[in-house]
Amino acid sequence: MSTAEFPDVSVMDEVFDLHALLQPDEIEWAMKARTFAQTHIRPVIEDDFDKKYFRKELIPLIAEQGFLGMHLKGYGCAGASAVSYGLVCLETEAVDSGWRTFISVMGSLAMSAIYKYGTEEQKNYWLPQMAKGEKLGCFGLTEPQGGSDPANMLTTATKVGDTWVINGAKRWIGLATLADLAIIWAMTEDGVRGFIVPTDTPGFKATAIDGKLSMRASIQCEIELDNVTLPADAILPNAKGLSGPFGCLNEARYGIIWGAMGAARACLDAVITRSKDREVFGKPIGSFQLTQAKLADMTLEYEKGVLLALHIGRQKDAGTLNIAQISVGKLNSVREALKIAREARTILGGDGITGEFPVMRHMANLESVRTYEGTDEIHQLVIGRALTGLNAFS
Ligand code: TGC
Repeated sequence: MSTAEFPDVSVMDEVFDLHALLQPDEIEWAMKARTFAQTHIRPVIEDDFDKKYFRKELIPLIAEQGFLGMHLKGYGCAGASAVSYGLVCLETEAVDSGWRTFISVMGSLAMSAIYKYGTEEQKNYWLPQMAKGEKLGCFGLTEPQGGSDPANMLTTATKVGDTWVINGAKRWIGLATLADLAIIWAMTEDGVRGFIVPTDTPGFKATAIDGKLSMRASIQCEIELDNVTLPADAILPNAKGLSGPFGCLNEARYGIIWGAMGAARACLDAVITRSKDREVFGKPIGSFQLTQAKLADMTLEYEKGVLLALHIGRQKDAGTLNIAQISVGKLNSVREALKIAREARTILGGDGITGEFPVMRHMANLESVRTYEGTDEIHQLVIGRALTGLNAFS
């Protein structure tokens, strides 16, 4: 299928012809995600964002599409390619970062943690239910004192007889108030370890964070862990040290590389359309050279960002992707998507700050995306370390 035949294709896709670079199954995943997001999320998202409403009734429908843990093999997951997963992230975030975050928290973080580091019993029990959306998971790494330096986490897990006892707090944890299980990372005598914590365990308390001006159509939470006592087999046996949670963050960062470009595309789509009918000085604003220069520059960054995402996706599918390459993609995609959103807003004039257009919502959401899964500064320093061999963190 060529780009031109793709339903509801954006103007940039026509100029770009991304689909000439994709396999038929990858286009199929993208089309499924675009149709789903445009049909079920787009009509309600402005209102949900306004009312701070996470439309959880969409979860079974998302699960039916096969998006939850879609890049994992077996255990009821689709076993799709990394590129297909990236395209689903792009199409979902083209509607709202909060919904791409939902897919990431489930598939890239909670399910990936069990898939990578769990026992066969843990995988067989949790993953099929999570793929069906029957059980929801969250991923507790970040703590109230900050997210950039998890090596200094304060949450502890202590072996007491045949049990583990967890104490501490986590913050900015997506989905925690709805989740059936939390992957909790805690410091033990042997360094950082991960635990599967059923959220109905006494001492586990999640509270949604209110007052957000970003990601308002999704849920982020505080978690308190007060003598949460778990059986010995709650531990993820194959994650030892910080490389455990970082292995999951790599997956989530990968999804963002594609997803942020979806938010950028939505801003560009909206502003190209509007530039043809918003009249200033007696003619459409899109007919002015300065506007066309802005549109051209934004399109260049979008296209370069998607090509970089595709290159990184092909490396991931080939098993050759490294940490610095993920940082290059995450840093570039979110930074450029934010610039595109801000530039798009200028062409909309005052109307650009209202919910009539998706631009301000995407801009606000992207501020969260810029911060979580490694800030710009963290990724600059990861890249700097790869370039110089010198570690700025220690
Ligand atoms: P260092 O302490 O020296 O290394 C520890 C171990 O980790 C390994 N490692 C990685 N492994 C896999 N992938 C990566 N990306 C890795 N980065 C480091 C490292 O090799 C070492 O392994 P080992 O076996 O020798 O013990 O740490 P470092 O100096 O390598 O890294 C420092 C730094 C700053 C890059 C790292 O701490 C970092 O990435 N910080 C940012 C953390 C971050 O992204 N936090 C935000 C998380 S977002 C969130 O929690 C919300 S969940 C989402 C939601 O619910 O919505």
